[in-house]
Amino acid sequence: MQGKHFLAFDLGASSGRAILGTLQNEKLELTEIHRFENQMQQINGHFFWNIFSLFSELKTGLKKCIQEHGIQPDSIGVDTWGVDFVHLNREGMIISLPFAYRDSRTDTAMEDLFKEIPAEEVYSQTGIQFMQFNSLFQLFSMVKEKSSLLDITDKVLFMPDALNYLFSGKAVTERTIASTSQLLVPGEMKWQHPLIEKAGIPASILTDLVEPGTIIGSLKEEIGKETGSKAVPVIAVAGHDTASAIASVPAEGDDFAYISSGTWSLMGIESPQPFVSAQSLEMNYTNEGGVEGTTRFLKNIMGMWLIQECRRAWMDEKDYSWDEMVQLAQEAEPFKYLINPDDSSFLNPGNMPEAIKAFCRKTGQEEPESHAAIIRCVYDSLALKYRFTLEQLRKISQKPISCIHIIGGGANNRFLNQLTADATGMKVIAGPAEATATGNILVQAKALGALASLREMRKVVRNSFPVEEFQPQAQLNWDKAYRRFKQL
Ligand code: LFR
Repeated sequence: MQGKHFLAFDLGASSGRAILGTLQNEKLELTEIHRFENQMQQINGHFFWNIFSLFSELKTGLKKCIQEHGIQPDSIGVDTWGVDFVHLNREGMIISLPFAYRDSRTDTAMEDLFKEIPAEEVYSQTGIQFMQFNSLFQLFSMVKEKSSLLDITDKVLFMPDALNYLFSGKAVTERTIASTSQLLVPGEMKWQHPLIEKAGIPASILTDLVEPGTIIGSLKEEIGKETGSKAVPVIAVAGHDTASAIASVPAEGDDFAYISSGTWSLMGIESPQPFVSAQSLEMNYTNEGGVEGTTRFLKNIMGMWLIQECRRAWMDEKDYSWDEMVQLAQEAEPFKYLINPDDSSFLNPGNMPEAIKAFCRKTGQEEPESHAAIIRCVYDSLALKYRFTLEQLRKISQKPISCIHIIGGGANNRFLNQLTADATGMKVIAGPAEATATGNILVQAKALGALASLREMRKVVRNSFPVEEFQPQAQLNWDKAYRRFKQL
């Protein structure tokens, strides 16, 4: 049988890729066609994404697939990070660069909104973890400042929806990416209208919701001419990168927790229904939408961002590879310094090593001086945060959890995988590293009828990619470190 070809565009906060997936005999093969950098652009004191250059890179990816690899994909699909959106005017033109979620415009938006709508009410209506950058707060900050941009906005589209729109001309909102906005009814494909109205956000700027796996249109003729592609289906995959990643957890049953490990670590469980309670509010957990109507009950943990930003800060002094950074951590003394990775001072501090030192000072610790000590502090603290999160997940969900699947680029970090197993006392199963692109591709395959269900998608993942297991080892005193961690 001739394989089917699906082209995934997978955009992250630091890079984007076009990945070709070839599905044949229940096995998937991936080929990286194109890779490019992505970075927030600081302009006039604000941070933005350059959607136009990103779109141009995606077209380059499609062109290369056809012209250099000689493969016409059967469909295309886009996934990106969550919450950010573009503005369209009445003529359907993109009228501003989209703000990046780490921009400071929402620094006080949560307190401001809670003065008008109590936090409990917002949570019970959305079931989403409070983070100042959620689309709800981004839009509310524009309402508050009487933004003229909002005045001339006819529609907003989240990043993957906006790119789908540029490819196909169809403006719709895919459910998983919409769920990151904090504007949906938990567990349902429905905008939370009472909240939207109360926050003063014009409901008319929101477009119709579609399920992941919907064929929303076909590639525009002009893009066909530019790239040499046929008018293939443009598929709304699970547009939220984390939802795509979780769709490719290589599990057979459902008694697992996952950590989707990249710029963020998204740690949680998959559930048939949302958990929205006083307890989940207190612990600040999210209920985002997954593939096939599942709920991704999870916690955003600051993740590799801490490491990426240290690397960037040290760049002039030394251009470390990721492996070199792990090496340094391995040689450093364990548990000497601990941080809470999710402290708000780490969201976008400009100079991450300085922010880490300041946190240590503030919490009565000495300052980590060497690069090695700082990196070790981040890894130890992440592993301890995973333990803490696992305990909370168990408490809220009452669900049996027998292992932790680590997926995404961070699954290649064998050192952190082992620390995670040690800190949590659980078996860790690492891989696939290309989880996001894989989930994107498999949802396309399902949309075109090549696969029947999420279960089948996961079987393909198991057939296609090796995983590595890490068993907990009790060499260090994690309990003692954990007690200190919880005091922070
Ligand atoms: C990961 C991610 C997270 C989301 C964060 C911001 O890439 O999509 O799931 O909370 O980025 O959008």
